[in-house]
Amino acid sequence: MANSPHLQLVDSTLREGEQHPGVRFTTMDRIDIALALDRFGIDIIEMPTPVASPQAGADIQAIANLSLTARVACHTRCRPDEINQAADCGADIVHVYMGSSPTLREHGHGRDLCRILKAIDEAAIAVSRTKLASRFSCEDAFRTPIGELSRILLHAEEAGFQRVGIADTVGAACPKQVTEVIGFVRQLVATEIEFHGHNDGGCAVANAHAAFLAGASHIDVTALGLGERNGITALSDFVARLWLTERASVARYCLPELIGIDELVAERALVSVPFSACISGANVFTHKAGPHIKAVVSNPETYEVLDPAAFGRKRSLDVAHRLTGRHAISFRVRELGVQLSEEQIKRITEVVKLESERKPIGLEGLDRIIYRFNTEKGHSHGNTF
Ligand code: HCA
Ligand code: CU
Repeated sequence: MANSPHLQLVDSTLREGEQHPGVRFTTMDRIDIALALDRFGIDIIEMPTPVASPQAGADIQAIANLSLTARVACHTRCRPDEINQAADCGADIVHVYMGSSPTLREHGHGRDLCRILKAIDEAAIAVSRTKLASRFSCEDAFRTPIGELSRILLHAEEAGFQRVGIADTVGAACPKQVTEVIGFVRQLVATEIEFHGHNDGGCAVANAHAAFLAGASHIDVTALGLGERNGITALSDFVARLWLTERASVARYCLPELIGIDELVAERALVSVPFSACISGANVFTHKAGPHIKAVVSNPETYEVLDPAAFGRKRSLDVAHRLTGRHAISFRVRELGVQLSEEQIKRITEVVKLESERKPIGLEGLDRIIYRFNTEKGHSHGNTF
């Protein structure tokens, strides 16, 4: 943390997020999502290029007119005409990008290194004629030889871009590689550094974390990790990661807003919140196995590293199933305000395990069993099951 920069979260739900198949945000969706992100305290909201579709320009203007605390960026190709349109839409920042890897040079935009540098010069001149703040990012940076990547990024800095971006477009990088590349670029340029990481190899959050620790101040995220293919670094997962080890970097954000953002985006994108989402997953603060419940009831820190209260969530215990234990049952008995002996609780546990071996009994089923034992309490031989 000592060497980590001041974190700036760049949310690209409205740009990268809509690149996820099946996602199409209406103007109202875009506004609602931007407002929710702003309540959280996001630093930059990234919008698509104004030429993405006929509605894009008007929607960028609509977001810019909301006068949010967050700054509004437009993602554009490395072309003066798109940069000018971004300025006309009222964006604060332009996020210019261009493929740098040999494969994208050959099969993507088709320009060699010299022409990439020329395009950067032309884009920088266009930016300088506007009031836009600017960033230049190398698409597919991690499959670009480091010498060529350095040359392009240095050139972008010298041309006047205020921030340089390094994108793991295909999600192939690992944290070690990210640490090395970002660390190298950190020594090379004086500008701020941004990292954008896809999740194809399952490392999007770990890579974003490594990038931050290695000196990238700006980290790209989307709600739920929505994006091309299986997406990029998920906002709430990344915040959970930082809360664990670099808590000061996320202290200024309104963390309880994260669940609302994830639920809103899931609803509008017609997807569900993944069960594995660190903060918003349905069961992330629910404990189930008997030994876990026993320990959590005694001290939640035994099996919880994230404090549910910090994110506006509540802990819950799943007690009515065949993996349950005496402590879990006795917890439920106390919750119901029922007085039973140790022996009765032991027997209830056996009954619950047996019955739920056949079929799920649910909390109602468990409560019925507990009440049955409770009513037989007065009887001399209360073991008539
Ligand atoms: C894409 C572009 C991008 C851009 C990232 C950036 C990527 O391929 O759709 O602007 O830094 O992943 O390279 O999302
Ligand atoms: Cu991307």
